[in-house]
Amino acid sequence: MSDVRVAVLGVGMMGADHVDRIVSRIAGASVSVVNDFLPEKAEQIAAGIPGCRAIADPLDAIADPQVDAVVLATPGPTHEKQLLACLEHGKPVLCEKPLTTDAATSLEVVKAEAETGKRLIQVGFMRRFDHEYEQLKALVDSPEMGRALVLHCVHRNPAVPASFDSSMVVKDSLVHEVDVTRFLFDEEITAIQILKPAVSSVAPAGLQDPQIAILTTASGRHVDVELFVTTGVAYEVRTELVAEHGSAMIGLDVGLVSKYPVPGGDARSGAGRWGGAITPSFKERFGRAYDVEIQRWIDAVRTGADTGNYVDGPGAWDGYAAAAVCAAGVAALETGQRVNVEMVERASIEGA
Ligand code: ISE
Repeated sequence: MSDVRVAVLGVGMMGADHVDRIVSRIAGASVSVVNDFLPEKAEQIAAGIPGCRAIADPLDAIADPQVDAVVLATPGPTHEKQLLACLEHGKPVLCEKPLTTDAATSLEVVKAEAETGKRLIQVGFMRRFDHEYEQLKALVDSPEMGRALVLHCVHRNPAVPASFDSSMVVKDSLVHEVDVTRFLFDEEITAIQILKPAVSSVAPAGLQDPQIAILTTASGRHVDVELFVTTGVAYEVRTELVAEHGSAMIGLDVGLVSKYPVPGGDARSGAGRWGGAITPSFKERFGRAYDVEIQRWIDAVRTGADTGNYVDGPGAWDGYAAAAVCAAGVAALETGQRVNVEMVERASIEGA
């Protein structure tokens, strides 16, 4: 089977990273087209890849006959139009979050995909492909620790772009824990509250940093997340799961550290050391997860014509659910109140 010819739209940090990984580490795929709102940047990247062209208009890039599949790493506000174009041309697409910038348009995309009768849209929630999150998911799904009840999460960035405002802490950062919660617990989030502690003196003026998010799931599980995006020190994403008979933590840069009874073994099963180097940014912390995500997506695209399913991972519905929780999160941030998440029933959309 010949390579899947991919167009990468948006070659900023994330898109350029994906170009590099497809060219150098992904089997069965090549980059045939790149596009960016800065045409010279796209030209420059295309010039370094044999057989690759820069196309100035993103919709032309999607429609191009030498494009089999699309990676969207463009700014969120452009996604809706680009996703609908991918659906119109029947092209599988891996869309970096957000699916779209609000729940209503995300729902339109879910409906449009359902009408095609195929699964064409994957959303780039890469944590689902991280080995530590996979281990945590396996624990949640196993009977060993009993029912999972609580997640305590930490999400700390050394810095964020100057354009980051308080709502982006919710929409751009917390959105990952929103997806992780749905992934681990397999249920929807029904309510959210955001607490605003004393603001860091080094945060840019007007930025509420840190923030504490409290999520409640449909069955009443509790998730709390400390978000702190201007720490100036390394990248920390920690997740501690508390279950009826034990707990487990990931994100210490030492692998999974857990304490639950291992048959015939030491109750403290997690070998490992505390300390050592911490990854500087999400590119390093989740680098391997991005590789696995893109490889599995390409593999699904290669078999999609037979199955109608071009996705292996979170899909359009997951993007919509995240958008709905984030909309409630922004309202919670503004009002200080606990806000219920408004979502349609999945079963109300045939094929979603
Ligand atoms: C960024 O956009 C990401 O997606 C990172 O994973 C996240 O940690 C960061 O907070 C976001 O700004």
